Amino acid sequence: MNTHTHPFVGRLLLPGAKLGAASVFLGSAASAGQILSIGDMNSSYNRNIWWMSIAVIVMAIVIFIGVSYALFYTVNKFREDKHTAEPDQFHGNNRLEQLLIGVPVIIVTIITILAARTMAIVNPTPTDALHVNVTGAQFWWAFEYPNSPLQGGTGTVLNGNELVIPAGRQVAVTVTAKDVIHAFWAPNLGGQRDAIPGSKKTFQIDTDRPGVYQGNCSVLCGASHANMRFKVVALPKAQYDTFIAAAQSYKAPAPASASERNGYNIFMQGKASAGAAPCSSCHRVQGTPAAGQVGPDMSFFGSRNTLGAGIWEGKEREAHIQPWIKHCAAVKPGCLMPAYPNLSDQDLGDLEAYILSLKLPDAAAYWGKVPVR
Ligand code: HEC
Ligand SMILES: [Cu+2]
Repeated sequence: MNTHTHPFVGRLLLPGAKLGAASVFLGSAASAGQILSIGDMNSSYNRNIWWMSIAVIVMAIVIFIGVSYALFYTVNKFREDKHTAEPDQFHGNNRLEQLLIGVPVIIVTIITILAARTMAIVNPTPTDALHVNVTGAQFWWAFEYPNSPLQGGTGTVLNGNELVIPAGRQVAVTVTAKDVIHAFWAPNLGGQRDAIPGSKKTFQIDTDRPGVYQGNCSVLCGASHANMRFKVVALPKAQYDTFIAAAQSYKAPAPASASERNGYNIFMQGKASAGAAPCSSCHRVQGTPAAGQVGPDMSFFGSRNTLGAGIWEGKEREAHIQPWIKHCAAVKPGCLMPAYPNLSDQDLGDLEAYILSLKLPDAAAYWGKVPVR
């Protein structure tokens, strides 16, 4: 596995999630400091763009030197000189004009050819690419693996807000949106595509280097646009194969305690006495009756590391699960999940216990196995 460093200037430090006055304590997202870089040379897309940029930059430098030289040369050569007669006066110079038209045409043609060539390299989908359908929605991401059907059931592998891919293989992402226009962008892995309702666009991302990469929605899409993030977890091939096989045969573990059982019941049936609609009408959990797809898939929520489309990670995440269920929009502006103000602390705790129990087998879990880049 070859690893390249970042030679490029196009780096941005990802700030911790910061919102305006509308929100409060989101400042300390664990992703603070993760580097977004379009100069990550581990992606073949970025490499192709980089080499094209080098060619264009070299041409620009040559042009700059040529033009500067011509400027100083003429200023010097034709400057006023008291000792000589007035220089010849003339206007119109066909040869010069032809050059001034011809040379830029040649330069622009070369740049066009380079750009077309690069597009022809990066755009076609390789036959052995992994296909993933990406759907943007206010304010989260659905990732679907259309060629990984569930074992003995209907549907395919889904995940919310965390995209797991194999390193060293092209991934063809087909991007669309549910509601408004979003844009899918994981800079370290390749280019950016608008996610437009009713339209499907396929392009490639890839990386040679296993790791956890940051992605963002990059078109203003509403109040929590800045909180519409995602993670791409690039695993070594063997680990990816383990993950996807386990995801295909996954059945959510049955509730293992009284607390998880109460959580399960509220998740599946709601709680009429608290005016709580069932979570299952919007969230799918593989191997249970929960089949909703209005919100992120929850099948192995316990194996994920983020909450709220990448706002909180790790410990921060766990601290926010109950506030989230109780009143989502209070912790994530514009959040479209209904509030559950009348659930007791006990019920919230039980729901948390249940959804955290939804885990892949350890061998197939993908967090903590590759470094955060
Ligand atoms: C009407 C549909 C709907 C119902 C009912 C619903 N949710 Fe949600 N849920 C959503 C949507 C939409 C999101 C994504 C919101 C966002 O990130 O902006 C979401 C997100 C979540 C998340 C965060 C997932 C992640 O990975 O970031 C959790 C956890 C969650 N819901 C739990 C629950 C629980 C527990 C219940 C039942 C008490 C429930 N939801 C009921 C629609 C719903
Ligand atoms: Cu968006």
